[in-house]
Amino acid sequence: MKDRLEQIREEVRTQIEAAGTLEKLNEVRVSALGKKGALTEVLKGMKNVAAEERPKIGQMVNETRAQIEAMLDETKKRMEAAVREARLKEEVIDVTLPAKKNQIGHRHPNSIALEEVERIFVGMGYEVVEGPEIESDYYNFEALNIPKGHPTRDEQDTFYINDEIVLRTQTSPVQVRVMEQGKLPIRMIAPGRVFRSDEVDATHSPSFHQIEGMVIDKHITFADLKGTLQEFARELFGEETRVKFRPHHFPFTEPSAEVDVSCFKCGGKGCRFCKGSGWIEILGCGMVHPRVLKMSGIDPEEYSGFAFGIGLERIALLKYEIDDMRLLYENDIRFLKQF
Ligand code: 2U9
Repeated sequence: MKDRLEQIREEVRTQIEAAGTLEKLNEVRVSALGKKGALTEVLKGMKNVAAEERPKIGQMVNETRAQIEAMLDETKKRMEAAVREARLKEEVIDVTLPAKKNQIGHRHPNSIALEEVERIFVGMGYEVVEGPEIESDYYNFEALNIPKGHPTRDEQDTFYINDEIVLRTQTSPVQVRVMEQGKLPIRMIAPGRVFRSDEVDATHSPSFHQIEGMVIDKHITFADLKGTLQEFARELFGEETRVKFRPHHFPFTEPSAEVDVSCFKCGGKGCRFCKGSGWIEILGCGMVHPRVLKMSGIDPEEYSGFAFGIGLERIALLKYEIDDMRLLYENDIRFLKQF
């Protein structure tokens, strides 16, 4: 029996030495120590051994088992160390290689245009104020001299939440809220998203952005409005830019005007960009209507002011020569990458 056990141990030793990989080594472990292994066979044969011999043989089997386990463990440790060593050699980090370039996003043309407009007005001492996108009928219409039944309500194709609540059609409610606070003078711009139930096409979208501005103080005149917007146009489109004020009508301003700038592509001679006219319309403006001042608690005898409204997308399309507004909303990375 002792010889048989020694023979088994030596056979396993040979198998261990021949096993080149951890997987093979595990196979050796199973065949030597497992249920169908050589040692188990020996234990099974114990029933033929005389009772008094059994403890001795049992002990010998256990010793052999322990020897085999020790050989297996030792070899396993050695193999694992070799594998780790090989991996470390392979995975050397070359610190002199150039670093991977970080993928960074691009600012949206709307954001670039907004920041530019904000920079210009903040430079003139204006405050940037935001307000809610869901508004009451009062702030969106009534307080702006657009009573129920006024034709402007139909023109603006309003999204109604219910009879009294709308998605704002302009950012003007923000100015109304600031006027109500009663802190004068006011010099502010109100940028933000507005909503009109328009069909989508190259120049329309049911949701777009405006930047409205307003100044209220003693002795503010139309000359202040003209000077301010002329300066704005020159900063945005270049020193050579000329501005033209055309009479217009808005319910919330009187008098009102639309403002054109000389075409920054052809300098006013007329080109494809300005459709041959030499002029490009960029905004609407006017002197705040005395009734609008009064409704928000400002005495029109003492104070006057001007206001203006700019379509942000229109500025972005013009400045970056984009010919379809829909491109601004698709967020195609190949498009956005260009700005
Ligand atoms: C108050 C008083 C007056 C804001 C103004 C415009 C003229 C204007 C358009 C520009 C392009 C809207 O996005 S657009 O279609 N806006 O022409 N907006 S004056 O006047 C105000 C606002 C608030 C209390």
